[in-house]
Amino acid sequence: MIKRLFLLVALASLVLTACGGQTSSVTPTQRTIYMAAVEPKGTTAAASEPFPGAALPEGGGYILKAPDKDGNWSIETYRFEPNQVIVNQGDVVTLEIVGINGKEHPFSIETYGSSGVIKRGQLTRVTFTADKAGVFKINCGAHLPSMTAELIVLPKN
Ligand SMILES: [Cu+2]
Repeated sequence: MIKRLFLLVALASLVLTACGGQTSSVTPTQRTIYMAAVEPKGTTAAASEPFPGAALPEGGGYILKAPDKDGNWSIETYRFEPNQVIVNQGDVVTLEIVGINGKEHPFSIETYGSSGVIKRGQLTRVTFTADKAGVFKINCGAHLPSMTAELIVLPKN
């Protein structure tokens, strides 16, 4: 009888372990993510690197400038840095975004509805509770498609 009970407990323990019986709940916390609106830029001389003729996607996110009077051409793009924000469901999240390049960036967070305008030299903060799990776009309306970040909310269970 005792031997049979021991086997049953051992079997139950094995099944729980195999099925991931431990719960992986993470305590929701308050988090601040520090971001920046930036504009990497590259310039070169057409004499050493021919100007690329192919057009880039429209939307303001890419700016390809033809050679100037000195024969220099440039390419630039607007970005969120970082462009992926990973939080746990239930976290109270503050995005604190500094404007480095570009006069302003009107942005919104898909599904969450939070929005704001990032201005050069200023901090813009949006705070929300990450109550919906999934992947959500953070878009700048002035610089698509490149100025897009992802809010990744990991599910509670
Ligand atoms: Cu922008």
